[in-house]
Amino acid sequence: MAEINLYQYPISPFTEKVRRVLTHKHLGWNPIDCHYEDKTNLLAITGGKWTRVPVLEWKGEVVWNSADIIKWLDRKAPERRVIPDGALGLCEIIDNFADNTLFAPILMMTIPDLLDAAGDPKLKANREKLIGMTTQKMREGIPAARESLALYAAMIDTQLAGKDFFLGGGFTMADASLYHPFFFLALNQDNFAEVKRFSNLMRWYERVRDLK
Ligand SMILES: N[C@@H](CCC(=O)N[C@@H](CS)C(=O)NCC(=O)O)C(=O)O
Repeated sequence: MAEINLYQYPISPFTEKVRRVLTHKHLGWNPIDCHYEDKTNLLAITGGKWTRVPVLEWKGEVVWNSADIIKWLDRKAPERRVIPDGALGLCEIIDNFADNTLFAPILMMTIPDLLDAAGDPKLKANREKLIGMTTQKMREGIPAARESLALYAAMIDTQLAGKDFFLGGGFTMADASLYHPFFFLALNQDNFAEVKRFSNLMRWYERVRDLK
């Protein structure tokens, strides 16, 4: 059994950011699936301080918030580092862009179909409250979301030309951060088809997805 406990949802993009880093570092983990409404285990492990996933527990220490987990892991397990010397600020800026700017249109495009397919009215009401928007309103925002996604995907594709990974060397936190929204987008293959024309992005997506 691995020593690391990772509180998660299997489809959580923010958890996927951390899972990519754990995979790169060859660190195994025990996935602990959480409930969207019952936060008892998250509150217990974080001393009442946090109700979101991911939360990571290792050797008696508990860390949450995906970017903070990755920075902590890079100190705790420095082999196969993901934050190159002198690039912490850059990684943090890219992470912020990925979580707040790139992820926003992908959330709009993905959530309505996902919730409708789940067919669980309680889950739907819970997620609409969390996001602060009805699925109907989200659907209205999809044309604009598609345009934003195309713009961001083109920027990322440009930067990836001739490179295996975003910062030009090996896999870094920047790749984990930028990958997680595309992981979520890929839950719906019709939506994912919208970025297939970006060939550098596609090659990079598969490289990060298939990390060993
Ligand atoms: N800034 C946090 C965001 C984490 C987050 O929002 N996680 C989502 C799931 S992907 C969540 O737990 N939302 C609250 C909920 O599901 O009740 C991070 O990077 O870890």
